[in-house]
Amino acid sequence: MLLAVFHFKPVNIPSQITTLIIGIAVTLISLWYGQNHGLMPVAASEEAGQVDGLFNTMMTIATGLFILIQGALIYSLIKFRRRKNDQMDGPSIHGNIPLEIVWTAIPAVIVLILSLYSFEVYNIMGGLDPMASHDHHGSQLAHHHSGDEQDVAPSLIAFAPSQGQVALGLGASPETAGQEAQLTVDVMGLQYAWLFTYPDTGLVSGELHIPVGEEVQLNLTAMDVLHAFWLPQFRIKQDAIPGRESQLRFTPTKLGDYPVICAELCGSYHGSMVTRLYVETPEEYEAWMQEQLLASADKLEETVALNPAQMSDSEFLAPYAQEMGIDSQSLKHLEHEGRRQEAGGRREESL
Ligand SMILES: [Cu+2]
Repeated sequence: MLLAVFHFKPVNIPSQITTLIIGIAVTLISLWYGQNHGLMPVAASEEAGQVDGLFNTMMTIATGLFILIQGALIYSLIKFRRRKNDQMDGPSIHGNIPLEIVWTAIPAVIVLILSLYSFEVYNIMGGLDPMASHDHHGSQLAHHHSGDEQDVAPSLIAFAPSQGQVALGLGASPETAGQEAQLTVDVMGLQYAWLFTYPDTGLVSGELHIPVGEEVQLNLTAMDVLHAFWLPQFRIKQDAIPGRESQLRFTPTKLGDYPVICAELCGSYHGSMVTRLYVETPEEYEAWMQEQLLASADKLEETVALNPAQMSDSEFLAPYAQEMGIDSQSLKHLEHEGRRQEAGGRREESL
């Protein structure tokens, strides 16, 4: 259709109509590509839609600009190319002030709109709350906190998230900030792994399991250096900082397992600081939790049963000695020798 327009233009179609048709075509292509770029991984959380909406808007605008700018370049290359035997210069053109104002103003407006939109998304996801003080939006804060808590400096708030305070964090919407999430997990980043502690049961795990559809709150911190907890499919990322706690709240919407990635260069093996996040049905989650608790209880029992303090050395070593083909007689002898040497050592020390 565009080709037809170009083809017939010299005949009688006025250029305003050509411009209009090109404009409509560019707009339609941009809108379509902005929704169908396929650049994002699966969206697995309630919050993902907000981020994708912003990204798609930026992609739509960028596609339109790309087509316009590249189109103008290609059009000019062809239209104003040097012809055979043409030794003339083109017309001498100096600046065009209205044009320059327009091409400065349009990007400025686009950037302004996008920044307002991104702040709105950030706010909806609870990102602006940690910075909130009653000087700026007191009425909003009043919903979250009561009384004296409002006077606590934001940096102190970040240290005391367990008291229902808003921590340095992301994910809690203004409506849910200050409320307890349905499930809380403490996350510790260390070189080079993530450790997940479930405070309700005391379970410690190297992978994160959560039930689908329930809001999860992660309390992040780091043992050694800065790490960053990144869930690409959930569109959220948060720094894990030694000595302070940050939060991440989200509601998983899709069953499956997803990568958990450290997104802060934290040392030589930063690249291997990866684990999995399993979103399960509440039944699967409960079964996993029970299984892990049983396994860790077994481990505990083993350690207790092996307590060598109650046995003599030969009793404790007997099963191992048998494996190695040492008879009980020589074991006793070895034990006796050991005691003698120990005693000898002590005597030497005291001399
Ligand atoms: Cu790391």
